[in-house]
Amino acid sequence: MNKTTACPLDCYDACGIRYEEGKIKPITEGFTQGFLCAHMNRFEEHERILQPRYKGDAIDLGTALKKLKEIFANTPKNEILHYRGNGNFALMQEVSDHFFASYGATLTEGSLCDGAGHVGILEGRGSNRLHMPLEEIAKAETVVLWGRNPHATSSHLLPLLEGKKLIVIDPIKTKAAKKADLHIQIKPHGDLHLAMLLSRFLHIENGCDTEFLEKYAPEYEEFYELTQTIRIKATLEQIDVSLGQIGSFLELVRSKKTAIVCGVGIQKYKDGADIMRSIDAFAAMLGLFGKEGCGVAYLADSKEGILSPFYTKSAKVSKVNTEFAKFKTLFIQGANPLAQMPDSKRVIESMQRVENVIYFGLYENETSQRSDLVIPAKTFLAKNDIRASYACDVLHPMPKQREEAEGISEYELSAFLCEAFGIEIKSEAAYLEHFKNHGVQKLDGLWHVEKKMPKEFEGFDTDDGTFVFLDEIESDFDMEEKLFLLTPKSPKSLNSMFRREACVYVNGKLGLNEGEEVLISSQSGSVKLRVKLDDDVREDCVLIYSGTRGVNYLTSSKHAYGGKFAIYQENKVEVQKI
Ligand SMILES: Nc1nc2c(c(=O)[nH]1)N[C@H]1C(S)=C(S)[C@@H](COP(=O)(O)OP(=O)(O)OC[C@H]3O[C@@H](n4cnc5c(=O)[nH]c(N)nc54)[C@H](O)[C@@H]3O)O[C@H]1N2
Ligand SMILES: Nc1nc2c(c(=O)[nH]1)N[C@H]1C(S)=C(S)[C@@H](COP(=O)(O)OP(=O)(O)OC[C@H]3O[C@@H](n4cnc5c(=O)[nH]c(N)nc54)[C@H](O)[C@@H]3O)O[C@H]1N2
Ligand code: SF4
Ligand SMILES: [Mo]
Repeated sequence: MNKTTACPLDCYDACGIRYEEGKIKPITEGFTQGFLCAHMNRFEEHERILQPRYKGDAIDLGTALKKLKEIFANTPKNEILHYRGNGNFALMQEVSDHFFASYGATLTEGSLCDGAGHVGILEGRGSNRLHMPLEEIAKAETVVLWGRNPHATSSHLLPLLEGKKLIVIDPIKTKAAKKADLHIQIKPHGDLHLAMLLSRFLHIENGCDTEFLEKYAPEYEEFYELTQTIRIKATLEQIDVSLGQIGSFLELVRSKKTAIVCGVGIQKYKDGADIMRSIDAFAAMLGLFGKEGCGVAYLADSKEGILSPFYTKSAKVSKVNTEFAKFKTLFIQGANPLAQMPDSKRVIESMQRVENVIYFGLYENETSQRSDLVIPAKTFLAKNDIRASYACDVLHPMPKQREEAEGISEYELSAFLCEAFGIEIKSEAAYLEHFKNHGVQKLDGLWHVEKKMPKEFEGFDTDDGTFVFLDEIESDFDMEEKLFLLTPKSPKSLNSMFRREACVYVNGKLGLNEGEEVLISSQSGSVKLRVKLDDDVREDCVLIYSGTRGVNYLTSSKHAYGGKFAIYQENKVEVQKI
């Protein structure tokens, strides 16, 4: 048996794993660098769902599958919704889409995750192919962590930062911020203006890469004019940045190989796409595209260059504001929408009106507790799969490492349903082969997706090959009233999996007491949580990590401009003592 597999979790790092003597261990090759994070080191400690159940009664797997077939047979096809989340990021998880789409059910579209920022990249560059991979970040002299928190979410980036100049732009004094040469503890949502001002001052100081701009971004003078419409003093005050910080920033990046490493933190707002695009524009002004050790990293499309072998043409509804009540049967796979979708009050009310809720997952959570039929999945160790990464072009085959008596794999379940309803499905081996054929084995022994990263920079993927700058700035976001909600990822949990946080973190100057229960409210709803004092959080913010029970009562289910993308930090909040 091939002992090498990969971590299936939705994480930048896509670590390679050896499974030896019943233990999960890191590979030393590639960016795994011989270590895994706490999620994988403790993976086996987390209690899984082992027994299927229907309306609270334990049943065996055979009975659960029969029940599943019966429910589908008794639901009009267009009243079945397949809602698939990111619990397991590997490619074979999508095989269930093949059944549901072929059957005539509805699937979801849009994103709870990186969608707004992704669109910003597409609007400026035409595609996300120029994503800066880890091997290029390793060659940079200066790294800017812009709304990314690697100590929690991408720990394999940390060794690459050693010996480099580091700039952190984050409203929280993160671990990285404490070590940085420059930390701009910006007001949330201030990034678009900061990026525009950086571009403006770079131009004033003649620091732009005009040779690059003339060729690949010729509209840069118009963009500079747009940056001149910003009132400098008032804007700096509003975003809580000083002129000195702008100067230090430019000093650290001028004539340096610079990697701007963005995270989803910058784009959880209605205008998230514009924010990402303004950062890209600053990178263009510096001429960072197509040069060694330079560029912008975000969550590149991990499936770039990989064709899906599955049939997925179907009606689709938004993942952000799904109207569950419109469906009679809901099949939830690898997700916990009752906790992780925005606007929990709306989600709960809508899901309450669904006749059959089916949960197919590994762990108990809000959604499994609400479900009528619960079917346990197998862990990644007990099924065949393959995964891509959004941080680099590695393609990890994930062959089965062990048998598990409980649960069923996504392929097995989909094959059962296809057979039950007369739908064609290929063998598991054929799909795996299809994916593997997108990769080539290189000298490091790992498989890489060949066409993912262009070898030579030959311009952007826009119609005429040039960068498309923002041509107006529009925002009605209120920067002054109430408190900002920050809801980033916790080092302890992976969204709602593993050890979930249970507190609200606030600065001591807010006048609250450690351990007291407070009511936090927004225009969408409210939640009670205990206070933890943390002076690393700005005084005008409250920090509630993703995965904290109840956090999404506070968030809005409105879409970002430009697509069906969640905006978890759009609502401002108030805190009341109880
Ligand atoms: N431990 C752990 N790792 C994870 C996950 C997890 O839940 N736990 N989840 C995985 C998933 S699904 C994803 S999408 C990735 C995301 O991982 P990251 O891209 O790192 O995203 P976040 O943790 O949401 O936010 C990153 C930083 O942005 C900052 N931030 C918030 N608002 C703003 C703002 O307005 N401006 C600026 N400049 N910064 C801001 C936050 O304070 C935070 O430090 O992580 C993955 N890895
Ligand atoms: N407030 C707030 N909310 C957020 C975010 C935020 O930053 N703040 N982040 C958003 C982001 S970026 C994301 S990606 C989403 C994530 O939200 P979800 O996609 O709902 O992810 P998880 O909460 O990790 O839940 C995943 C579930 O998948 C199941 N699972 C794990 N492995 C497998 C498997 O192999 N097979 C099957 N069938 N099931 C499996 C587990 O039972 C687990 O409970 O949350 C979003 N919600
Ligand atoms: S760092 Fe990410 S990919 Fe690596 S083991 Fe942890 S969760 Fe998995
Ligand atoms: Mo995500």
